[in-house]
Amino acid sequence: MKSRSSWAEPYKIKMVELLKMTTLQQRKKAIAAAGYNTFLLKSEDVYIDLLTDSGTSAMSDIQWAGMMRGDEAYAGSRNYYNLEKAVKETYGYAYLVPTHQGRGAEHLISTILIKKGDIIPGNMYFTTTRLHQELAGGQFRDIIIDEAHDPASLHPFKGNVDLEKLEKLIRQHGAEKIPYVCIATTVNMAGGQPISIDNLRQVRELTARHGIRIIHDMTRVAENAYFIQQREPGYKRKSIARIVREICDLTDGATMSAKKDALVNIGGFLALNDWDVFEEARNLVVVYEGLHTYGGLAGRDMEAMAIGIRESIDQNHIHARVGQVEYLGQQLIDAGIPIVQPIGSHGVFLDASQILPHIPQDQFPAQTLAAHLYMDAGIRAMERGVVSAGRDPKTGKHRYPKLELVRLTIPRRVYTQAHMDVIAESVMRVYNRRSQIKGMKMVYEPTYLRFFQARFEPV
Ligand code: PM9
Repeated sequence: MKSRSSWAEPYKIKMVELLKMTTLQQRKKAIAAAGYNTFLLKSEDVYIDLLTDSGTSAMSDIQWAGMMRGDEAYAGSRNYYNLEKAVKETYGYAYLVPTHQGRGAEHLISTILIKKGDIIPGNMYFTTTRLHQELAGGQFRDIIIDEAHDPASLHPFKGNVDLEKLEKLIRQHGAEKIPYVCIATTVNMAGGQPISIDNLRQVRELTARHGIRIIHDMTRVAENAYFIQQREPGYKRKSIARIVREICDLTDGATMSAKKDALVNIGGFLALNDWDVFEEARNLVVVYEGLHTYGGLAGRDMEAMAIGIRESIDQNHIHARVGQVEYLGQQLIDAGIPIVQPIGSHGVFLDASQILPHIPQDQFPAQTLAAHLYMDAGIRAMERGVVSAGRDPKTGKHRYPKLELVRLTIPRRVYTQAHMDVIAESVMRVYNRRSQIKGMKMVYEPTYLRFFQARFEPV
């Protein structure tokens, strides 16, 4: 295990948010009232909130100071120009369209580039990304390497694209049916797994030959860059900033949920190199988000984002961020608990199908495990399995993903090492009584992104 000093936090705590401690009785009542869906719990009833790393990070004093410099003009806010500069200098993309969060950018790019019947290959699906592709008339195709679907595979770059899968799709459908390839850095649904520069370069060469764009889901690009620095030959001495830039330079545009890497509570953007696509996005953003110089955000939000982008590529920050996740993951590995390996960048993913093998997938093992984790110690996790995968729009049947996972997502700069210890202890307790845990049935299912609002009952 890595020694504590190797990832100690490069900050100190100036303000704290007090948490409510609950009893087992209270938690049982709360999770039943929430339909056994951790998304429906009241945050007040949660002790350690590992639902997501999205918008849950602690901003720095410099970001908070930036909030006070918000220019709340309707048009042409100075914070927009600061953000544009930060995006250009850090990521290299030429044109910026701010959006309220990542899915706002996904909506714009899907509407602009996808025609009915198009195919969008990607290195594993993401829930909102795929839904926007489908709503625009396209179909997602998974081109990630097979190892990504195997929680036990120790492949260092499980976010890599299987180039043969991509070539086959191009042969089958023709390049004109593929408006872009969607490349995520790091791959959320695979367990926070990175793509290598070498693989991305090969994807670039192949797509360039066929005139196909690469749209980069850069939500966690700095975390991906950290893994490249640690694992890819030739990158040890390169800075995170340089690797991030190298990744972005291999792509044509990007959607960003700034609520993750960029350390803000709200915000996102679409970034593009192609003037024509930018022109359309700038036209469309005013319909759905707001004027092109604020895209649904306050000036202060854009300022915090501009500062957060620069903080996100700091070596000490990223080392501590990923180091904390690895610290938790290693404790669970040492206790013999099946998790996705290698440990990902933004969370530890419990392998619910291994932990609860007696619960069939249509009784939602990951959803069940997340509910039991909450009951044990007030730790809120997120299901990333059959519920998140949703239904096939053609057949209406559940999609059964190979990965049936519970994500313990670590917010940035929020929890301490002692919290990580409490989480590990709770997971171990639940694991030790796993044979007594029974599955669930879904009693309410919303049409879109059902994992957010579905309700369950124990069988
Ligand atoms: N990710 C997460 O918890 C937020 C809610 S779950 C739908 O992991 C990627 C890779 C994401 C992501 C959100 C989005 C959408 C796009 N790509 O939530 O709309 O992880 O800002 O971003 C969540 P927004």
